[in-house]
Amino acid sequence: MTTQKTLTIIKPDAVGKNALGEIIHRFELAGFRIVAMTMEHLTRERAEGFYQVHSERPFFSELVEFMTSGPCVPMVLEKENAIADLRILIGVTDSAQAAPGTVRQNFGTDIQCNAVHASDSVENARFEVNYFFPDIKV
Ligand code: FUP
Repeated sequence: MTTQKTLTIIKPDAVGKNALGEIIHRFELAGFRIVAMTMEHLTRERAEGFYQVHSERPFFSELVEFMTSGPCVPMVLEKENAIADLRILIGVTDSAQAAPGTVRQNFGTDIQCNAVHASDSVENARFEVNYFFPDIKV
């Protein structure tokens, strides 16, 4: 297996619940190394740009509204098989459906307020890491 980098965002709901440290600890316990991290209160333009792939979806404006509702914490995580392993650790998109013990089940509420984002492919990880950390090579 090869070492991969992936992009995660600890979303405004989780930051607002004071769960930032606990979620970062989960990542570290699962063997992810933190390569980069920042805190940013996204503007509408920044949130729209990140989620441009969803721009035609009916939930897009609500998603942008949520992602701009408070500060979030984008991070680059690295380990072997990081992209797939992080998706397993966080659980499915809808927090209400996520498996027990996953980050989304423990810290999110529903399909919108789901605590964290994680890249879902090598191609998207490249775009997403570059979106927040242009100096980091994926
Ligand atoms: P995921 O890859 O699990 O983050 O999920 P998607 O790429 O399908 O969706 C991106 C984000 O859009 C989700 F994190 C939450 C939001 N979303 C909604 O708000 N409503 C929906 O019906 C689907 C997704």
